[in-house]
Amino acid sequence: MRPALVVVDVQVDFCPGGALAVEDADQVVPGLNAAIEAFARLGLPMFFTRDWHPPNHISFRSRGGIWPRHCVQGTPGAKFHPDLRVPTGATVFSKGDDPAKEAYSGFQGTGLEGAMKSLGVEEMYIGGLTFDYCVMESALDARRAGFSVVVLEDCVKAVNARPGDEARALATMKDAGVKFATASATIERLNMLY
Ligand code: VGL
Ligand code: ZN
Repeated sequence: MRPALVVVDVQVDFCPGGALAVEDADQVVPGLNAAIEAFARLGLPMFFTRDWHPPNHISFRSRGGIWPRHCVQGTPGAKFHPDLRVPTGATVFSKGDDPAKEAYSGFQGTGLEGAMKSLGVEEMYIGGLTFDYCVMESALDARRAGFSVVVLEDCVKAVNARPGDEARALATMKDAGVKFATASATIERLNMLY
């Protein structure tokens, strides 16, 4: 099965010190860098998503939403984590840019599905932030679109905005047929196959 890597929203605002900081979020970076290095070395496709909101986005508390202002287009908080090794020329998909619509999934209004299908991708490896929102919704959309999905389980962190979000997300994803593996097991497996 032709694999691709999808790295979700590894942005400054989701990391410690950021506007919507998730505990230990920066700990996903080394494992994702190892996966990025492996996919690049094996010539396998990879895609990056980013949360990319206008200053008046509907999800912000200022507009009655549940989130503090975060990942505002063009601000330092919207940049990728400085240690994330985004390859030059990598394809970046921005989402949540419509002020009136929440868009947790990297597939929502981005063209990611078409980009993956046009490369013959069948299997999506996914990691990043946040496990219980954007990673989950992207994984569920990928299953609906017919992809096999593997979450890099040591390369995700949950925000737990409501108690129990993480456990619910895990159960929902498992019900949808999403699989889980570590980055190192994944890299070993791909090294043998490609
Ligand atoms: C996300 C909360 C708000 C995410 C985005 O990337 O998971 N979470 N916006
Ligand atoms: Zn957001």
